Amino acid sequence: MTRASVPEAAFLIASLLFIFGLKRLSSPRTARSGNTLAAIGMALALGGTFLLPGMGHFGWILLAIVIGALPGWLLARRVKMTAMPQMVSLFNGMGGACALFISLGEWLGKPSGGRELGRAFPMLLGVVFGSVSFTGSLVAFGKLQGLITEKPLRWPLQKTGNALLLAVILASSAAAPSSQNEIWILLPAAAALLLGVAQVLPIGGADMPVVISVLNSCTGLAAAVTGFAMHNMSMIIAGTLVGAAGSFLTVLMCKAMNRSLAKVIFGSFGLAPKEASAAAQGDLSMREIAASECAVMMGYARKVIIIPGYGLAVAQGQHLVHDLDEALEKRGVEVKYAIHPVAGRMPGHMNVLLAEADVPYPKLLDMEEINPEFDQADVALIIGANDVVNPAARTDAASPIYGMPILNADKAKNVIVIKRGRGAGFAGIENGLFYNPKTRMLFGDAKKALQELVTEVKAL
Ligand code: TAP
Repeated sequence: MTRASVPEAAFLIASLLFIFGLKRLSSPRTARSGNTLAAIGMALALGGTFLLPGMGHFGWILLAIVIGALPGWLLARRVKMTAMPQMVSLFNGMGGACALFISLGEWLGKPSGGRELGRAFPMLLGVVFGSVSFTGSLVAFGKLQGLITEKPLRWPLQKTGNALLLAVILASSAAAPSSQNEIWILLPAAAALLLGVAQVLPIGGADMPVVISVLNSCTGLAAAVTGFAMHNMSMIIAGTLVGAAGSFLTVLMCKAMNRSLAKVIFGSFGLAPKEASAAAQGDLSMREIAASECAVMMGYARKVIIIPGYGLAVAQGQHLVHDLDEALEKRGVEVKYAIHPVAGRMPGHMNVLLAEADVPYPKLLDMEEINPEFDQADVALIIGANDVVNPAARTDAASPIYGMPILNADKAKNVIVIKRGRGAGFAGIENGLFYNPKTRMLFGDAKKALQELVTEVKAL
């Protein structure tokens, strides 16, 4: 093997590791090793880059690696599970910035004669997609972290302004390849940075997970085209994988929420008041229940289905859910978990949450698997979930969630709901299930309510 082919071999192995790593991420059982494989691939790709002909300034590169890796490592170790979406957004933004700066550096470092269209085009795409992804992700991070208002921000002539920015990007990109003037590459970069901000600010905070997923595919695309400009195989493959994964995730999330991508990007979901009005339910009222009564209902049941939702993650009650499950199983009760694909605020949120508490994976059943079992369940225990069990999705054509597939909790013989009060879920709408005669409300923070339940069930 010649010295020049060592980096190529490293890139090839790295690319294979990315592909196998991604494959293993598809199941919680193999996800950890998948992550490790992909990380080894990234280390190989970095190592291979050091060996590329013409490389130098190793001190600066190492310094940059330390500056990037240290905060990344610390943040990843400390981040709370509920703050994961904004962390992903921040890291995604950094990916966008990398694509922007690599493409820009490549462009500015070459005399115009060296910019034939085949290389100029991917560089321009890298600059534009990288910029949009960079600033868009930072705004998404700000919204989820509470640094920017979660409310959709709107201003006059917003869409016209965005169209103008797009026109500037297209016109200056068309002029850039044949011009010596650097303004033609800086202009689309600046317009795309602004477009990222202008496009994400008007979207409500609750829609950010879908936005992040869209921006993720943008970053992937930016990395892949930058790879074309640099003739770097592993960048092309890694970028394509990220782009494709982000696109699939976006489609799956939109499908599970029964919303089109256009509605997420241009719609006004999440504008509804978070405190739902009880008036919508006429004279109906919710019926409360004490933890001791719940314990009797569940302790003497044959089958209990637990439905975790966003509130469980907020309360960090996952370990107590597992304790409750064990206490019930000791009494001979069959316990299963119903996992809705968009329960919580990020893909796989409930699976990750419950896996953290060592809930056996085979007990977590997807919506399609568990729905036929609800009519045999004595109790459906809903913990901090709302929209994913709202029957309006089946019956109310005017509801914003109409058509979204839901968990059939209302088919169980009894329904117990743990939530703090009358707060609405993500969609900001009333839930008729809470007023159903077979539903009982155990009001309180999920962690506190679960602690009481565990104590009561153990005391039976
Ligand atoms: P939500 O519909 O958001 O409902 C969560 C409920 O938890 C609220 O009604 C709230 O009521 C309660 N809650 C909040 N904090 C609590 C606490 N500390 N203890 C107990 N309860 C608490 O949740 P869901 O059913 O999981 O549905 C998820 C929603 O998010 C769907 O509409 C989905 O489309 C959307 N979404 C999901 C994703 C992904 S990928 N998962 C991405 C974007 C959007 P109280 O205030 O009364 O307690």
